[in-house]
Amino acid sequence: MTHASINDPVVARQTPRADFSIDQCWEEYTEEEHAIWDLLYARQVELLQDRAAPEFLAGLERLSLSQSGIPNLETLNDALSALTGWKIVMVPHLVPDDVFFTHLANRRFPAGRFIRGRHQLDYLQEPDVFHDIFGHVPMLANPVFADYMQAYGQGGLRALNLGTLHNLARLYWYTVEFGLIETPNGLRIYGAGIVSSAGESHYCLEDAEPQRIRFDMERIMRTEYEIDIFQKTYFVIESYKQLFEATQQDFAPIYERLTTDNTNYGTRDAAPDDKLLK
Ligand code: HBI
Ligand code: FE
Repeated sequence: MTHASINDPVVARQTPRADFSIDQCWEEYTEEEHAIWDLLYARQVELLQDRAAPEFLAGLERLSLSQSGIPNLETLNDALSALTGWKIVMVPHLVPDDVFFTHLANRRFPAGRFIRGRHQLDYLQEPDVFHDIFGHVPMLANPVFADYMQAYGQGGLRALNLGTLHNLARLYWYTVEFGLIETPNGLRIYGAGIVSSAGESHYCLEDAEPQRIRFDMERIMRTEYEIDIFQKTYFVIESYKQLFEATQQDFAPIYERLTTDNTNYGTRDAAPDDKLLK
């Protein structure tokens, strides 16, 4: 797979370490790369004021991400680790699942170094530094969500040995990437894949097309997803505590049911017990 990041000369010249980490070399980002970050940031933060979850917006502030330019990991990691013990490690591109889960299980979030070009502001296949740091990192400043992400990493390492990784990847997809949460002011976005996308930040809350289903772990694990379209199904949590507690249960009975009854749902399918919202 040719990685978009290979167009980033600072990535191309480095040999990743055993844990796939590389150096950010923040001083080598160009004016144009910082300008693309500022353009994406200004557009998203404006759009998200009344669409993103309060915890996401609070994370942006507490991590001073409103400052201009691509964040310097040295500064950002000092702030983030002081809040929840998480750190960001720079990686050249998507890393193997076991490497990914090992990082999460140790409170390290792998982030791409490269940033998308002006020609692909709205969508790119591979996570760039804007998707990873603007999209994922603010929620890591929230203690309960930070605990969920670490528990997810630990669960991922177990799933690798059980052959149930694809079920767990769905959980990541429908929460960490495309999750919605109920608030007294209505549904709000906490998923990184949505907050880093202008189009989907509108669509997920306002469009009549997608179905919005109350969080149900087993239902999520049975639900396929498509990576290059707006989602047709969103799952809605009541709280981050609900999400974290869902990881604290014994997964064995769920995995057992997933193998004895291998019912799967497509992204547009309805299931008998779905609790739909608006
Ligand atoms: N690697 N750098 C990086 N970022 C990801 O989000 C990522 C990954 N490797 C694997 C992976 N995600 C997926 O397998 C997870 O969705 C489970
Ligand atoms: Fe992501």
